Amino acid sequence: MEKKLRELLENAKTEIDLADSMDILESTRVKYLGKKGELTQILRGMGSLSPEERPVVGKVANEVRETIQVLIENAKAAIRDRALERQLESEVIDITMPGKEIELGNKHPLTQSFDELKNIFIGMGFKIAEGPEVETVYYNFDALNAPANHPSRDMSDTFYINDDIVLRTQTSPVQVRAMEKMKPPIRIISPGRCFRNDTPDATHSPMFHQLEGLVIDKGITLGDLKGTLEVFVKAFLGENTKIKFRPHYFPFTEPSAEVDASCFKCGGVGCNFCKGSGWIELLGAGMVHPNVLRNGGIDPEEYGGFAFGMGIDRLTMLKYGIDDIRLFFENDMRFLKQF
Ligand code: FA5
Repeated sequence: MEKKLRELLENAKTEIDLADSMDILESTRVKYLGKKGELTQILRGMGSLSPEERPVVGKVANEVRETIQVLIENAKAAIRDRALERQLESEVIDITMPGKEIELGNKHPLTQSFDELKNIFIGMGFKIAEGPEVETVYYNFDALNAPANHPSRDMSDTFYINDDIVLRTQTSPVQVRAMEKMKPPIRIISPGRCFRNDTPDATHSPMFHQLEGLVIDKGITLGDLKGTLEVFVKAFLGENTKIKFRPHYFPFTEPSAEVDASCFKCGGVGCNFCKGSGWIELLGAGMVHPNVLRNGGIDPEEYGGFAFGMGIDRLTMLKYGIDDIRLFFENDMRFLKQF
């Protein structure tokens, strides 16, 4: 029986040496050491041995089992190592290969306008203030002196989240928020997104951008508003640009005006761009209404101020001669790369 065991070990060794895959090694293990394997078969014959022989054969059987187990484990480890080596060899990085070219984008034209406008106003001593895009009805309408029946409050003009919360329709709510937080003198601009329930067309987008301006101090006059806007327009649209104030109505300013710039395409003579008038509408502006100052906690007897709000999308369209606002939001690289 001992001889049989030694023979079994030799056979197993040869098979393990020849095995070149995990599957073959596993079936070799089952063949020799499994429940119905050859070793078990031989050990079944132990009953016929004398009591003296049994421990001797038992010891040899254990040695054979352990040796086969160790040989199989070693062979499996060698196969794993070879596989890893092959994988590492095949995955060697060729550092001499030319890299993939990464295409650099450029700033969106609206971002470029915002950067330019911020520079101009920071140069005049303005600071940047921010307000939320999801705004309360109080800050978007009530605090801005908008009467309860003002048409802009209608569901057909404003996106309501619920009765008290809206997507802001303008950047003007930042005026009162700034007054609450800061003490005069206040000189801020506030750029950002606005939302209106407008049907998209060449000049309307339900999401668009405005830049709000607010100055509060003692002795501020309409002349300060005109001077500030003149500096801005010349810097943004060109030295020769002129501005014109047209009377208008906004609930939060009194007096209020719409401000036009002389057409920078034709210099004011009249062309296709300005529809022959020589002027292009730029923004809304006016002297801050006393009620708005009061809502912001500022005494209108002591302080006054001016505010203005411009549509950045339309301003950028005018500056670059873009004829459809929707182009800004379509992410077409052929369009965006031109700026
Ligand atoms: C206002 O929103 C006032 N808050 C501006 C203001 C501020 C006046 C401070 C006085 C003092 P208005 O509704 O006119 O005003 O909008 C201002 C600009 O936003 C417009 O001239 C236009 O350029 C832009 N705008 C309005 N609706 C849209 C839209 N749907 N798509 C693109 N631009 C728009």
